[in-house]
Amino acid sequence: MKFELKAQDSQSKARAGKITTDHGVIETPIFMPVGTVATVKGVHQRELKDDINPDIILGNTYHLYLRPQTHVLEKSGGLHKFMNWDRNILTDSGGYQVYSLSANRKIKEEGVKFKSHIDGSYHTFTPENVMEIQRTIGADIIMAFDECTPYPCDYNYAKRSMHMTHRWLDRCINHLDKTPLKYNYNQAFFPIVQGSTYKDLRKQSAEYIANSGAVGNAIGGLSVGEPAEEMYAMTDVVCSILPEDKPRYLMGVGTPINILENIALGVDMFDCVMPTRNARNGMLFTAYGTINIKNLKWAEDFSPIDDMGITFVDTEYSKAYLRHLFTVNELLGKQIATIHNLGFYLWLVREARKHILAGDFKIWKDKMVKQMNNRL
Ligand code: PRF
Repeated sequence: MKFELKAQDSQSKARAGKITTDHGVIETPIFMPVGTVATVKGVHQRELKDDINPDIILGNTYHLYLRPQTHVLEKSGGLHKFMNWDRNILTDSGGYQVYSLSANRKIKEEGVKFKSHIDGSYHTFTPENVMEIQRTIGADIIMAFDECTPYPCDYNYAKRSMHMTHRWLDRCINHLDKTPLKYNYNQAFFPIVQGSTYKDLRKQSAEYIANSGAVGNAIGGLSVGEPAEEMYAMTDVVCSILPEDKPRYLMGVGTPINILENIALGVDMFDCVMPTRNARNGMLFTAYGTINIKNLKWAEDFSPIDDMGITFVDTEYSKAYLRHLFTVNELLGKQIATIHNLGFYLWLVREARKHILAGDFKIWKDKMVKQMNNRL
């Protein structure tokens, strides 16, 4: 994997860059649509490619390991072939889902024993087997196995957990070195900074992660319920320590406003279920604020969903029609809303990139943050 910095904003810490992998180029800042179980929910791969057009999507080790299971992915020739997606994929390690989804889990130095949320069966994730599973899934970027601490988190717990995440990182790196690639393309490995909402821990973790010499670095443990200002303070500390010449990925973030504010602090990559999950609940993101399309006020509004027309659905369908689809609980409503939201998120990061390159990112960002705060 190669990362080139193309521009740095003079009024903020925003950067524009270019990542190159064996599956192509990723222009940063980037938002990665979440495709948890080998599908970006509700969107055909053709629509994803032609209409939303992201350079990279995300998959989840935890989910893919449980279903369809790694032997199926291996037999199909890896996740790209299985799901018919020939662009980049990043897999998260399960270091988050194991905590948020599994019914029971026991965290020990060796790893995490958990109960499947599907059938109640017991499994264990260790730094070693998670590296092997990610080799078999075959994403272009794979993540370290970490513990994502909850919020709020007691200082001593956060400190002990961070040190364990660091020891797990060493085990990930050792094991990955011994685990051959399964397919004919490379995989980049990203370690993850933890440390909850404590500046001294974040600093210590960022230093440890920076020293591991990885080709890219991630920030975990944020957007877990803390106030946005605390998240920004942590991102700021961490970005001031992580190497400038490597991409920085803020995991699981966030709202359009969170994304712009974190770009301004030096983050290059994002993922979040928000545009897809909220779409399925009738919430639309636009440049002028959010819309609850289920609201009665749209019942006879025959204007386009979004007259900016970023994706075809925005101008081909009216708000009244989309509201109707939600009212009668039709699948198409969820599909239209998902295409709209993902189109908007991708537009937002592309626009951010344009403004970083043009040198007026900060002014544009401040204007957008104000506008997007509205409820329409
Ligand atoms: N760790 C991992 N994945 C994640 C997170 C984390 O801390 C988060 C936190 N927002 C989202 N996804 N491995």
